[in-house]
Order: sequence, then structure tokens, then C-alpha cells
Amino acid sequence: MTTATNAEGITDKSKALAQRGLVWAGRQPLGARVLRFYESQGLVEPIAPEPQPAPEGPAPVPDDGRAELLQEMWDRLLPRMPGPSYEDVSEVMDDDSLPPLDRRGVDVSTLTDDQRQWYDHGYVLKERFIPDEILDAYWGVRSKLDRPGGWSCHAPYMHVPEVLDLSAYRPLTDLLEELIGEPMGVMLNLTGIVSTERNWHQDDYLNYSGTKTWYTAVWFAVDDVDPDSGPFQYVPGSHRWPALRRDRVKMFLKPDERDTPQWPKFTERFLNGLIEQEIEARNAEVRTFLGKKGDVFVWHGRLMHRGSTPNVPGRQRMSFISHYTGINHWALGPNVGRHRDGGLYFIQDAPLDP
Ligand SMILES: O=C(O)CCC(=O)C(=O)O
Ligand SMILES: [Fe+2]
Repeated sequence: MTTATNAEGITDKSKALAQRGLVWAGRQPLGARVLRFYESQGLVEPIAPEPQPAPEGPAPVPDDGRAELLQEMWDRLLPRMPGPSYEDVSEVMDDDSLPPLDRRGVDVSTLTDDQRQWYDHGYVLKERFIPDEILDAYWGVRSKLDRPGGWSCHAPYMHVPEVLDLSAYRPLTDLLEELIGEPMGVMLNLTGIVSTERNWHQDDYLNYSGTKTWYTAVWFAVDDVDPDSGPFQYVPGSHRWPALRRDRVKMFLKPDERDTPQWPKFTERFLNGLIEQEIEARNAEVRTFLGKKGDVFVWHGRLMHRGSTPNVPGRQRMSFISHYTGINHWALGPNVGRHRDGGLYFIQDAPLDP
């Protein structure tokens, strides 16, 4: 791909592009105007106009150097642009792409109690759901690991049977299927025993764009959770807020931050403030999950949540977290294994501790 790199070339091309794309953009604020232009050029996924179906993915950018040029123009403008608004980095997802309970027109009279709770609030809390022997077997292995952050591997379930027994516990995976509407496979474990201190976010935007909230995560209380350890917090009902989108959020990161493994952490710089404003503007409630041993908290891929800051730094938090994707919504296809009790897991080639 060739790109004019001298300042004059860029100016000429910028003008031509501006004539083609910016003219219609009207009197919107600069950030929104430029972003609409990038949508029209296919560099970020367009917000699905309701009620039409969302496009499958971004419109292809012709391979004539335009994508690179546009990106370069954006990167030059970025330091002078105001930060994004919530609308700039989110979209109202189209109904057809969503799990059944997230669509309009659900007949709530047909729902089970758990489905109704999920539909209304975006989470399900089950007390004393996991048998002690499964938790104790997990802790027997995990406690031998002298690392507060746990295994650095994101898929220890591929290597440690006790992690898979817990993640794929059949009554739990059955519940997830009941909530989402297709079999769910585990694809990520967080085995730290301290808070992640990851500030407000939804999980969906951290994943492949075709996930479209065919996604759940589960917080297991391996033992009673100490209130000073930085417990999990969430905003009931926020699963109905517009969905943060990865490609849009990433546009507002500095170029050298976008393709690093820590990119989600960098997005906190603006997302946290935007989400706090949204919580305030909607007069939404923030709740804390203080689990007792065996409790599980299942949350929606669009539920706003965070690992709160511990009152006592480094205080042990007895958590285990697993994330699940619908078997038809995984970027690499339905390459799944089956636990002996029937729970599914995505087969991944991730060494236990590199
Ligand atoms: O530390 C926590 O409890 C939050 C973890 C989290 O955000 C996640 O697993 O998606
Ligand atoms: Fe999360």
C-alpha cells in the first residue's frame, strides 16, 4: 500500500476527501463530525440505523491507501479533538443480531424466573450454587500457586482439571444457555485473588465484534468475600444501555496504545468518566456483590461493572471468574470440547504459564 507522506500530498488528498465526505456533516461538534466521516469511509463500524439490520462488519475500505491516509489524518486531529461522548463510542445494536431476551417484543409471560430477572436487570445471583467439593478442589490447586494474580494464561481450564470442573459445572452452563439461548462455552478464566481494579466497562467491546452480547461472565465466591478486598460492583439495568464498540473506542486511544495488550486499560482514561456521567444522568444505582462461599453472580455482556479499589491494598479477594461465549459467536468458529458432565469449552492453544 502506498501513501503520500509529505505534508503537501496529504493536504491535497485531505481536501478531496473533505469535499467528498465532510460537506454533508452539518454543524455537529468536531469529534462527532469527523467520526461520522470515518463511518462513511468504513474505518469504524457504522451505528446501525434502527430498525434496519446491522451490517455484518465494517464496509470494506478500498485497498488504495485510503485507509492508511484516513488513519493518519485522524491521528493528527486526535490531540486537538475533545474526548468522545458516550454516543461516539457506542451503538444501539440491531435486534436481529441479539440473543432472544435482548430483543424487542419479548413475551415476558413465557419467561422462567431467571430469564425474567436477566431480562429486567441484566444479572442473576444464585446463592450457594456451587458444591463445596468443587470449590475446595479448585482452591486446593490454586492456593499452591504463589501469585496473587493467578495463572497468567487466560485459559487455564485447558490444563487444570479443577478449573474446568468449576467453569463448566453443568447446572451453571445449563443456566447460561437458558439466559442466552444457545450453548455457551468457557473461553477465559481470571484466577487472581486480588481485585482486578478494572474500572467501569461492559465486556462485549473487549471481544470480537460478532459477539453481539452472546456472552456472559460469572463471578464465583470461592469463599466469603471480604468487603475491604475490592469487591465486584455493577449497575442493574445497564445491559439496556447502548453497547460500547471496540473499533470506535480504540480510535480515541493514542496510536501507540491501540495495538498493545493493555489497550483496554488505556480506554479507562475516557470511558470511566463517560460511564460515571451516564450513571449520574440516568440516576442509576451502583450495587456491590459481596458473595458468600458457593454464590455465583452471572452478568450480561453489556452490564456495566468494575472490580472496585480495595480499601486495604492487596487484601485477598476469594474470587474466580469465568467468561463464556455462545458457540456460534466465537471468532474462530465452534471449536469446542465437552466436559464429562456436558459443559462446553473452547479449545485454545494457550500455554499454562509461558
Ligand atoms: O475484578 C472484578 O471483579 C472485575 C472483573 C471483570 O471486569 C471481568 O471479569 O470482566
Ligand atoms: Fe469485565
